[in-house]
Amino acid sequence: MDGFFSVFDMLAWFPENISTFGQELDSLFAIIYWVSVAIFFLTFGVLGYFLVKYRYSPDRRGYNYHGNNVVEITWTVLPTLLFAAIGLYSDDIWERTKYSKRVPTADVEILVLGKQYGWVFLYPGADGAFGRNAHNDRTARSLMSASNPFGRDTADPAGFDDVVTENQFVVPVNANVVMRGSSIDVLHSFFLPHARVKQDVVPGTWMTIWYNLFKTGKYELACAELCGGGHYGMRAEYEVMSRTDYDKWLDARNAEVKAARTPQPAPAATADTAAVASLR
Ligand SMILES: [Cu+2]
Repeated sequence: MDGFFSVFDMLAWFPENISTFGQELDSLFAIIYWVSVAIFFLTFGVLGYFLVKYRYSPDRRGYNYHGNNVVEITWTVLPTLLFAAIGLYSDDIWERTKYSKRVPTADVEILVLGKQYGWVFLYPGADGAFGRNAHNDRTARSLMSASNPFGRDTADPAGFDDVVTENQFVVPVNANVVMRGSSIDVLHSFFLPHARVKQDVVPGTWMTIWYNLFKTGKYELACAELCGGGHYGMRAEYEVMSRTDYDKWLDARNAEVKAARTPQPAPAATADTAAVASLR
């Protein structure tokens, strides 16, 4: 945007959009932004005009004023119409991005938890299914702790291969990613600026978050809720990968989980014990 208004065009400060619904949200944001700019100048223009017009003059006397129905009806009806129009206009995009019944079929499902101060993620392992945890079984909430934030039931074989990552996550490109988010302490807000995703996560309940990203690369994850002294540290990076790279990444995590569960073989004889044995 050129000319006079370019000074006010803070919309250019947005990070690049990588989400399928980002363009629509940006347009909605732009409409609300320019309406606000117009109302700002209108209001302060009128204020400035009256300040000058009715400035002190020794010849003028003040008078009492007891309301004006025309003015009061106008300033009630106009904002009502404006907000109703914005509400109707934005209803569809709001439903598609936020209503749980409009969430598309998940290509990838991930759990996310905010905590003071960081993010933890849970992926279903190689079997594609989560084991019993605090999301799919309310009774497993009692298992939630600092060392087991998702309340995973370690006795459930379906969960043996589930993958936990901390302060990093990976999603495939061009896929419907459905996340269920919660918190283990206070309110946090799961914010992916490039994906145009921002959702509060609330202790004791699970919020559905979904998006579909069309560009690979590394992007920023942040907490957008002032959640305590270490809030600034809840910043991390996530990566959008091709499906092949994503599968490779998940296979590698699965291998790590499997290796950690496999009992370690007894340590092999060292040179010293071998030497002692040879003396016998
Ligand atoms: Cu936070």
